[in-house]
Amino acid sequence: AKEPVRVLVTGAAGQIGYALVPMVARGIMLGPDQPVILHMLDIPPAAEALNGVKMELVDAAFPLLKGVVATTDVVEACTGVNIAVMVGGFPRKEGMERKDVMSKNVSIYKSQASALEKHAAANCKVLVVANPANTNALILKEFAPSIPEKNITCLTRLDHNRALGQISERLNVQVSDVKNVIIWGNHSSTQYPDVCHATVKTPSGEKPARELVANDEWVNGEFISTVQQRGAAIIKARKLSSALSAASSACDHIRDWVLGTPEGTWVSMGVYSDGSYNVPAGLIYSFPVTCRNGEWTIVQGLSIDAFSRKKLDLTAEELTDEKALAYSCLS
Ligand code: NAX
Repeated sequence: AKEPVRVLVTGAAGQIGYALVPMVARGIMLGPDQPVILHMLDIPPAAEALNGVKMELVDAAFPLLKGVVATTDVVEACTGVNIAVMVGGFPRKEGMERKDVMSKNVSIYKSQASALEKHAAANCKVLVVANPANTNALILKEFAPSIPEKNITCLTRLDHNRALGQISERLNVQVSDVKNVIIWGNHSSTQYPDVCHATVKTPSGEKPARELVANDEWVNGEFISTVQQRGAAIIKARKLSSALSAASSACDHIRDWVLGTPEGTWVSMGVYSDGSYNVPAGLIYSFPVTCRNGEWTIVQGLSIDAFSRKKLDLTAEELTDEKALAYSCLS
């Protein structure tokens, strides 16, 4: 039997946490034969609710779940973890300045970075979900210098999956037959959902999605804005932000990272930029990646037309600004 993997979920008493922990315990993140020990962190005001989640995990009698640590102590939460999914953060409240929200999250991610660096298992893989996800991940990277930068990522897989969903609805095809969309840049409304390289499996072979849609106005307009604004549309409809889709996408992100992407398929991940596609190095930016042996690699050599170029640069500019704002909160 396999040794259990320790998975940390921060913000575990929140709504994404509540959707995510049962998925982890059921093997959706790491596979149906991989036992897990869940580490759940939240802050003291949520301690009782967190304990309630722990009670429900016990009640669900998940065969793969070999233990649960539910705590408000960051060191206890981080000790020995192999995977860390960072969902906890300070939400933007009405009337709050961008700088104030950033400052709260910078201090959270700075201290959690140190705890992970000192207490997590060697080679721990980190996924930041909490917003501003890319910049929180960058702060975490800066303050956990002994964790390899390749191990620190942020979630844009939800946006990627939303793009697949929109194409499948538009073409009336199975979502599993659509692949290789790309989310470039920030997990924000400046992200660029790109279909230029996406394909669809048809009875007569794989076809470019763009050709099948045959409507550039939709591809360059409504499609992009629908994916960019999907989070807001969910809030409007549910009066709550995306939770089950965020949790499911977080599982997809980690599963593909650890177990590998299928041959010929790439996914989108927010990763530390090495300057590929002329994106400034030193940002956490969403790129198309393939994964093998637990490591991601940016897909190289894709053609970028003038329309796409502008969009890649715009979202990079926003991330450069966010980085400067985050650094200004440190001093
Ligand atoms: P909730 O407010 O329901 O839950 C957040 C939880 O984090 C709360 O239980 C809170 O007590 C806890 N928390 C706050 N500070 C903490 C700290 N220092 N340490 C540990 N826990 C702490 O929010 P939820 O809807 O679950 O969303 C969580 C985060 O995900 C938000 O930042 C949200 O903006 C972000 N999202 C990111 C997405 C992405 O694709 N990257 C999509 C979904 C989501 O909007």
